[in-house]
Parts: sequence; C-alpha cells; structure tokens
Amino acid sequence: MQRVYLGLGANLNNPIKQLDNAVIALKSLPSSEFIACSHYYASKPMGPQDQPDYVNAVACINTSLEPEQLLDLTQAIELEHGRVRKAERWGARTLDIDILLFGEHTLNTERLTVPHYGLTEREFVVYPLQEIAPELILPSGASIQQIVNTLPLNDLQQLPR
Ligand code: PH2
Ligand code: MG
Ligand code: MG
Repeated sequence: MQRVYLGLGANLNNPIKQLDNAVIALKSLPSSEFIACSHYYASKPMGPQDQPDYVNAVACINTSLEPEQLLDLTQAIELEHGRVRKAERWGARTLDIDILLFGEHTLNTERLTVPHYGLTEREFVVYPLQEIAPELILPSGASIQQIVNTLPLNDLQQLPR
C-alpha cells in the first residue's frame, strides 16, 4: 500500500464542479482508499496568461495499484470529464490530475516523472499539499514546511467549502 498525493486542476466548464467530479471518481478507484482532499484554491494561470484562472486542490489516497495503473485510471477520469489533449503547453483544460508523489518513490519512466517535476515551484500545489500533509517530507529530504517558507502565495486564494 502506498500513500499517493494527486494534484487536481481545472479552468474550463465550471472548474469547481470539475474538481467535485474528480473527487467522486477518485473515491471509487479500485484497490484504493480515499484519504482526504484539501480546500479548493483559486490560482492565477501559470504559463499563457490569456486563459481563465484555475481552481486547484490536492487529494490523498492509499493505493495498492502500480504507478502506471494509477496513471491509466487518472487519465481515463480526465477523458471522461471532457479533457481534450492539445498541443499547447500549459494551456486551458477541463480537468488535470497529476501524480505528485507516490509513497517515497522516485520514478522516471517514459510516461511518469515522480515526484512531479513542477511540485516545489507551484504555489497551487505546495500550499494545498501542506494543508493536508503538514509533516510531509519529500523524497529529496526537504520538508513541505521548508518549501512553503520559500514560496510566495502569488495570489493563491483558499475558497470556502
Ligand atoms: N496547470 C497547467 C498550466 N497552468 N496554472 C495554474 N494556476 N494551475 C494549474 O493547475 C495549471 C496552470 C497545466 O497543467
Ligand atoms: Mg497533467
Ligand atoms: Mg498539471
């Protein structure tokens, strides 16, 4: 059984509803137990600025799935919720589910880089992660608290539940 943290993001088609649906779908993943989801956070777009603001959150599950099995299932959830893969890097999307951390593992396969490469630089990942896992230590040895201390909020806003 591994503890896995997932980054959730959306900025099209009622982003809050997209995240609600993602949480419902994560609760029915096979061989997995849903542990928690952070508050939702409104965030300014990273990347192209001519796109709507995002809503982001971090969810936690325990799973006995293999990393690539989990990736298949989270990609299926993205597609079920209307995600269209586009060429534009960092462009708008209805639902994005990123595997941030997979237990203590460091993975570098064709399909998966874990920890997620942008994790420590993105306020919309780091703050919600700290909310649900304040004692977390990353595989690099850095604590989530240390990372929060070096990362400005950059307009991130916790939304009421
Ligand atoms: N995701 C992107 C591109 N830019 N900006 C914010 N604020 N939140 C995101 O989740 C996000 C982004 C592509 O994955
Ligand atoms: Mg993604
Ligand atoms: Mg992403």
